Amino acid sequence: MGSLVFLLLLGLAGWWAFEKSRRKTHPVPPGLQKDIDLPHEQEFELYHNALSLCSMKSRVCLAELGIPYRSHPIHLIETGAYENISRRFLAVNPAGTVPVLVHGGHPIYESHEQIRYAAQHAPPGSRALTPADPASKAAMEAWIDRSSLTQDPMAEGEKSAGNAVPRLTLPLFAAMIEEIPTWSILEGLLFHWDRKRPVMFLTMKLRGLSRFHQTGPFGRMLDRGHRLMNDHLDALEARLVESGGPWILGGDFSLADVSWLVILERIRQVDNEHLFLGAGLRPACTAYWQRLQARPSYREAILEQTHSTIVRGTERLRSAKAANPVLREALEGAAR
Ligand SMILES: N[C@@H](CCC(=O)N[C@@H](CS)C(=O)NCC(=O)O)C(=O)O
Repeated sequence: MGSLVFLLLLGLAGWWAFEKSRRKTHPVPPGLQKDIDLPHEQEFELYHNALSLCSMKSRVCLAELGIPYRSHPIHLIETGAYENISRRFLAVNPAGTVPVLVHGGHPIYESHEQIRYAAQHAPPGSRALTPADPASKAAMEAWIDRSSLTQDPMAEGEKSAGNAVPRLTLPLFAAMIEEIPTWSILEGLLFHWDRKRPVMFLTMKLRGLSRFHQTGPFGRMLDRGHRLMNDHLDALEARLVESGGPWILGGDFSLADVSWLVILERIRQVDNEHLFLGAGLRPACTAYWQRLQARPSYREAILEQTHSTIVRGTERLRSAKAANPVLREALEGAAR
């Protein structure tokens, strides 16, 4: 009996080591990879996830430019499974992250590179999302950077609002993960390159939405996310007043607005709009957010491409806070 168990364990360890070697990830260079050829059916194809901030940004950009594309939705654990570390997806992006834009079979890595690339390669007649004059272009680049999610968001929160987003999203993650089976998260423990992520989701799953913030660093991370976002939105408010609106550069809608649309959308998804906007708070940002939501690209790339797990997660988060004022204070206190 003992030797049978030993053989079984040996077999499992062998399978794990073999499978792990086939799912090795490594960093990829940003931008167009001309030397990689991927199977494709359409000129543009996009591998993306409904919740991912960077995926939303690339989708909004393609919608604004009117670029048709073949859509490849890829699950991250929060929407259902670790599809981003499947062998099939790692062949598309060995870094295991979404989004990936593919043009003529060549991948473009990093969402801020994807939107710049798409703006340069849009069909004739598309809206110009990049200004011609160098000063406006430099301002646009600075505002794209100030919204981007960088490689190390936890260490670079002051740098950009995108880096504050993972902290801000913690309560939504906790709400969404309630729907995801534990065995799906275990796949991440076995194969994800960053074990901290599946450990975080497993902890949230075990503690539940009402108690996750009392565990380890989660409460502090969330508070810091709120403080960082307050600072970034104050800067956006000042910029919109300075530019005179309606957009970040003034009269012309640009890639900077594409990049900030998704930050404001994440604030909505995590039920934080009332903390940062409205009721006299940041009037320029509030009006800007209303204008962004009125754009067809918002409906097409965000609302019509959402995932039911996100919608239910936001709803669950809202009702949990409404039913429990102590939880509301714990999840929102630092933002006030
Ligand atoms: N800087 C990259 C960030 C890409 C990234 O980190 N994507 C996240 C989703 S927003 C991801 O795929 N994470 C994989 C995971 O959570 O397992 C970009 O802008 O494209």
